[in-house]
Amino acid sequence: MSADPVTPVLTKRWLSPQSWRLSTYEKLEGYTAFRKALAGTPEQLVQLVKDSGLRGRGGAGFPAGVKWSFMPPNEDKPHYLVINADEGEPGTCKDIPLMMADPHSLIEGCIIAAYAMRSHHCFIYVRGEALHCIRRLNAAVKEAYEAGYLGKNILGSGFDLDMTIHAGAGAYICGEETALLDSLEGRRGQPRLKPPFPAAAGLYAAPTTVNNVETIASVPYIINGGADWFRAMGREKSPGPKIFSISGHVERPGQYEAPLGTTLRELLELCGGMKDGIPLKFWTPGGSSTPLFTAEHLDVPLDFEGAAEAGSMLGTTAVQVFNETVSVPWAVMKWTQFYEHESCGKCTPCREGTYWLAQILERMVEGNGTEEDIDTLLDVCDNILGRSFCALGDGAVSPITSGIKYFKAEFLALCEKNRADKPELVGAQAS
Ligand code: L3W
Ligand code: SF4
Repeated sequence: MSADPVTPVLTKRWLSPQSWRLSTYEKLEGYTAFRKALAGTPEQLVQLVKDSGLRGRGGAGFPAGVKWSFMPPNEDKPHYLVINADEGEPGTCKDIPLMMADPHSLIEGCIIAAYAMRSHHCFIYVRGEALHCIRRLNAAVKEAYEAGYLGKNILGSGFDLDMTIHAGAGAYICGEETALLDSLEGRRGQPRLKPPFPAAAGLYAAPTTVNNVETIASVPYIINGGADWFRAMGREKSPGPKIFSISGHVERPGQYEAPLGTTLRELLELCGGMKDGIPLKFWTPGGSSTPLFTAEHLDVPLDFEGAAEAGSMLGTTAVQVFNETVSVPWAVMKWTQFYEHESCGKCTPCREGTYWLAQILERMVEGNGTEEDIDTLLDVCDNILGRSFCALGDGAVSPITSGIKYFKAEFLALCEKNRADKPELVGAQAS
């Protein structure tokens, strides 16, 4: 790690009084970056973001500048910038706090990104349940229009940008970028076949870039600080600061900003350690769609490469921490019930598979499972992984396969108990 674990960049205004107001934002260096950005060319901005190494903060880590460069240089059709603010991954709580505490950093990032991609309309698609956040964003957008930062001929630059806040309707799948676009168009949100990627045919079949809130909110700092400053934080292939949302059995759950590559051991120091000193049993590095880690993984650098090399994914850096009192099969069942409920039903492996996985796990946890059920679970997972239409299917199997990998004895113990208590069940389930 090349920087101190605490680097308030994205969160530096969060504790200021009325941090969400335009006046506060302006007092604390706000709306300085976009003036510089608008004085340059779109190509220069795309190159700067490429040079910074900024990677998508929504889960996949795709290089932001590269994604921007996919937008066509001509303007035969309107170009759209869409912000994915449909934060729904279990355990993830960073985008909504960011928009609540510092909405203008997102709006300023949107102005810069839209200018870089020759877009004149930006949509922020917000999770429908977050009504408080939608209200706050609408108030901030109004302030920005009144100050001349949005609308026609922004500060005399000749650049026009309109911004629309759009409320989702509570479907997890609408966090998948193409389902989000369907939903924004007024249809039922279901993933589209890719390619074409949104840059070729996105919203209303026009060139579109979909970026996560935290990705775009990072952009003004890159403009002001420069690519080298940004790269000095984090790791070579995963530079920059990141907001980790830490929940579960820790003394002080919440959002903690630290450079990419920070370990759970270091994050635990920041959040006061394990609650009541009860030891760590398992945790997710980036939400429930990322394979579980255990106490053996305390020193894994939490960046895109580090998490992957250790057998998981960085995901949304939603660190959910569980102590020794929690049953792994129970936790895995709860996550699986979530995926079963949220499966959009478009493809068979996920629609049917998540249903069967939930059924099997429920009967195991209720005390009616058999050892064969563990093999059946793994077999169903094998038929979902890589065979589903979108990432939800792959994510749904992550807690199950990793849970069995590290805690098989716990699943077996449940079944062995059943074998002793209810011998008649064993034959019935196996047949
Ligand atoms: C043009 C190409 N564009 C890729 C673009 C693509 C997208 C981005 C990443 O999944 C992960 C998933 C969840 N030409 C391109 C291209 N792109 N190749 O790059 O694409 P991809 O397919 O790698 O990932 P994804 O479909 O965006 C996201 C994981 O995040 N996750 C879930 C998070 C949930 C939320 C939420 O609740 N809002 O963020 C958590 O781990 O499993 O692996 O823009 O178009 N050749
Ligand atoms: Fe829908 Fe699941 Fe298939 Fe994704 S994997 S398209 S959520 S059914």
